[in-house]
Amino acid sequence: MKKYCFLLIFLCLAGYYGQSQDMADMWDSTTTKNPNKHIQWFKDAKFGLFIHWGLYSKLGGTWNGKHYYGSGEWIMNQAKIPVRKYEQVAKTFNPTHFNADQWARLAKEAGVKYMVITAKHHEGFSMFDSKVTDYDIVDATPYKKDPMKSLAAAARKRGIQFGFYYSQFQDWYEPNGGRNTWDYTESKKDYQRYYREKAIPQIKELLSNYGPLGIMWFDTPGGMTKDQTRAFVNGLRKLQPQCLFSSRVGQGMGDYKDFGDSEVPPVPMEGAWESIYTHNDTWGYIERDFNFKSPKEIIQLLATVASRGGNLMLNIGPDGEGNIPYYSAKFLKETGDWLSVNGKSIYGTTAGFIPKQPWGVTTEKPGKLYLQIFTRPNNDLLLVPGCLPQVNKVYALDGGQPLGFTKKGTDLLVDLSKLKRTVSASTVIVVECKGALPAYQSQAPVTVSAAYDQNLIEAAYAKVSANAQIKSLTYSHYYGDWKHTTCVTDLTDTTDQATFTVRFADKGDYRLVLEYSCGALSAGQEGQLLIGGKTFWYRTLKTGEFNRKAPLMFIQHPVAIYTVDKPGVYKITIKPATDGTPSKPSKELFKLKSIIAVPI
Ligand code: H79
Repeated sequence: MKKYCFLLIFLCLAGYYGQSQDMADMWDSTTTKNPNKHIQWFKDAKFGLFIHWGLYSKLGGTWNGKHYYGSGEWIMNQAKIPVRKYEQVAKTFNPTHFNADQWARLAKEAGVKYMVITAKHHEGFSMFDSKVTDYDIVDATPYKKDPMKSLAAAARKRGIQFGFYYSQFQDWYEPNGGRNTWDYTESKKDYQRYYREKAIPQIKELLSNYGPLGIMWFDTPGGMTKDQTRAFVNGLRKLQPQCLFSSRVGQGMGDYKDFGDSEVPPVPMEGAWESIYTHNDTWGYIERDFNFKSPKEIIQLLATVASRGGNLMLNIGPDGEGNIPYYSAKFLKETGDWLSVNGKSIYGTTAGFIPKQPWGVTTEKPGKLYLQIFTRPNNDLLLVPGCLPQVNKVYALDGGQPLGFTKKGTDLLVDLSKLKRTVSASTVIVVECKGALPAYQSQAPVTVSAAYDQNLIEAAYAKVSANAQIKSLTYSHYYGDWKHTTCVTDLTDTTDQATFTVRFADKGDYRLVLEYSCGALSAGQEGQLLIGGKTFWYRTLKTGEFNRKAPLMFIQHPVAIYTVDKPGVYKITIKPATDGTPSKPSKELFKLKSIIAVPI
């Protein structure tokens, strides 16, 4: 039953992600039903470290004195640097501060179970000793050593699975590689020749010379049909059958699904999958980027990804001397400190059956539900909705403090008052049960409670009618740093509606705030919010246009105060007030990100 439920969610979302992804192209759901037999370590791992390191790391986002913003490894493309100029950077690439043991030690301290590093990114430079080309770290730089050899050994020594990122299609150095249009003519390229002469022989080197690999991480597929991709995959598999291939090998193949860069699915997903995020806003080192996620943000992201059944692979970008950015090292270690105490609630877990709550998220192991509390309720009474089997014991994972609990109908109420008020990104409570936990409760209402400063009712939980849709919107702040936000879109006519089933756990007055993005043509239209037989009216406010290459701006627009006299389940419907008329062609009302319920 449980399996079936997940599969259903997966199939529904597969279409939705298929449409919205430019990167994570459609992945074959049959892989979920017939997984690679070596997949289990990956599913249990939950936390990986991604490392982007190449010639771009030496440039650090600056070319000819000009500062470039965006993702650092794209600088050659962004500045349209000619190959003959860019290759000169290799002559200055001498990462004497690189220390394989130190990097692997940091990975271990951070609590990651696998590590994937760029062997060759789109720039085309090989960060390993390759006989296929002289454009590699041993032949073309003063460094003259192969850092991948020592790093693979240092990671493995600490029980960390080691893998390579390899850009199999884009190669801006080679006349036949993908995507360099400033030096080479696209129509003259022979992609098959590129695969034959460079990509395949190099991937074979990686699979032959660095011991057993956990992962071969492909990216941005192109230039191959489905049959060619199958032959490519099958040919490489022979060398290391246990090595997992990421879904970005293309054409629906690969052993696990990767979402878009910086994207996490809003609800649990079946099968093996991974969300990749970078620590700041760039994958390759940029000297000026200090937007590092705090330990709290990393931990909550990790717990959220785990609560949906996936892995988080977090990226860092060492500089051209081989130094890991100060805050990456510091914040990763602090993440590891939390994991050393709370790792049981992450590693080896599966998705929690309870959807996101105002206090946080859940993960599971057989007979155990882990409550990841990001926000402690003001009244110290934690509401866990969802029909748990017989509960034997409830306690804090850190320290083991037993906690009182009562069953009330289908709810479990946990008394947190005995729990010390410590500062933690996520305080984990273990609920030990007798018997199997229920299947994911996809139909459960979104909980709203007066015990929190605010309650989020997110777009992913909407039921939409007529032409309304739930979409993951992709946009970027800078060159290539993708962001994703799930929104309800296409609320154009009065029949296009988004309805949320919400359980108000406490009576009281609630301010209802709409969080949306609204372009110029959409602005000024009238909308309605319907709840408990009441209609609230508002006129939409302009925030700006949706443009893939710009930030997507949201406004928080308070539109109602609703008084809940009786706790219970309510429906909130969001819809346009009027249909478009010929004089004013109807546009969607807005892109709705969430409704925020604020107890007054
Ligand atoms: O390695 C990291 C990125 O470099 C890589 N994937 C992660 C893991 C990646 N490759 N391609 N993309 C991400 C998509 C980026 C496309 C863009 Fe552009 C680059 C958007 C803006 C700059 C190409 C050039 C499309 C528009 C301009």
